[in-house]
Amino acid sequence: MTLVGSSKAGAMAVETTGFEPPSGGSETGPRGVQAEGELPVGQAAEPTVSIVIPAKNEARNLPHVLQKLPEDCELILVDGNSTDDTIAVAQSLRPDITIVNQTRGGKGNALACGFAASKGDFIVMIDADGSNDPGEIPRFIDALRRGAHFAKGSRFVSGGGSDDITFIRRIGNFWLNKIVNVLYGTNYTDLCYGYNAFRRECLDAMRLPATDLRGEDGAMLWGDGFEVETLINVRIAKEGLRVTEIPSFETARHFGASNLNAISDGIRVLRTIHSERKGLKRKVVRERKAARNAAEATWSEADGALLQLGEEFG
Ligand SMILES: Nc1nc2c(ncn2[C@@H]2O[C@H](COP(=O)(O)OP(=O)(O)OP(=O)(O)O)[C@@H](O)[C@H]2O)c(=O)[nH]1
Ligand SMILES: [Mg+2]
Repeated sequence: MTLVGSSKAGAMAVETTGFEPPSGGSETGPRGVQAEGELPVGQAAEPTVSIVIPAKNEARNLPHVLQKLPEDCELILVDGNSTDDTIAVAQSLRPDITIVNQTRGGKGNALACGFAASKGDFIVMIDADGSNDPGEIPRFIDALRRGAHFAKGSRFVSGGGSDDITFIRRIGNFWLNKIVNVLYGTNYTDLCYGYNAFRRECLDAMRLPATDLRGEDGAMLWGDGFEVETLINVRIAKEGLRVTEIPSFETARHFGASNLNAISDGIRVLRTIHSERKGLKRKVVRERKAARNAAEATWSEADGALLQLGEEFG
C-alpha cells in the first residue's frame, strides 16, 4: 500500500481548504473554537507521514502489522525493552524502520519517544499487536487532509467495532468517555482507543512528559502509562482543535498477552480526567456544548427539509 499514489515517495498532496468531515468520518469534539480557514501543514507542499508503533514483546504479531503498512512513510518502532525478537523481526520485515528505545516505562512514554523521533507532518499511532488494521490508515490521512487536526479512531461509530474489547473494558470506556464529554464539552465516542493520527502541530497541545526526565528510581511519570490516550484526547479538546472520528475495527491481538489492567489503568484514566480540569473554564465548556447543539439542530433541520423535498418531488 502507498499513501501518495503517483506523487514522490514519503509525501502526499494536501488540500488546505477549510474543514469538511471525510466520508465515513464524523466531526466531534469542540467545534468552531479554532479559527476557520487554511491550516498550515508544516512548510512542505506535500506533507510527509510518520507511523509510530509502540511494541513490547510483539515479535509474533509484527508480521501482521509491518507488512501491511504503507511504503512511503517514516516507520518508527519504539521498543519497550522486549525480551523476545521484536527488534530483529521488525528490522528484517522493514529494513527502513527506525528503532527507538524508550526512556522510562509504559505505552505513554513509548509514544512520547516515538513522536519526538518522528519528522513527518502527519503522525499515525498504531499498535503492534495486530489489532489495528493498517488498511484503515488512508481514512485517517484523508481526514487530516480535509482539515482535521486530530483524526481519532473509534470502535463505537457506525462502521467501527471490536472483537477484542472485554465487557468490563467496554463499560469502563463508556462511562469514562461520558465523563469526559460532560466535563470538557466534547462529543467523543471512544476515549480509550490507541489508533489515531494527527498533525504535527498537535504535539504542542499534547505536552507529553519530556522524554529526557528521569522518574524517581526509574519510575513512570504521569502520562507514561495507558492514560496517555485520555491525556491526549483531553488536551486536544482543551485547545479547541478540530477532531474527526474515524470508524475503526479492532480485532483481537493475534499472540501474547495484554499489558493493560482494566482496574489500575482505569483508575489512572479517571485521575487524568480529574487532574486535567484545573484551569478549564466552565464558560468555555458551556460555549462548546451550545455550539455543538446548534450544529446538531441545523443538521436535523436540514435533514427534515430534505426529507420533505423528497416526499414532495420523489
Ligand atoms: N514500547 C512499549 N510498548 C508498549 C508498552 N505497553 C504496551 N505497549 C504496546 O502498546 C500497544 C497496546 O498495548 P496492549 O497490551 O495491546 O494493550 P491493549 O490493546 O489495551 O490490550 P489487548 O486488548 O489485550 O491487546 C501494543 O503494541 C503493545 O506492545 C510499553 O510499556 N512499552
Ligand atoms: Mg492490544
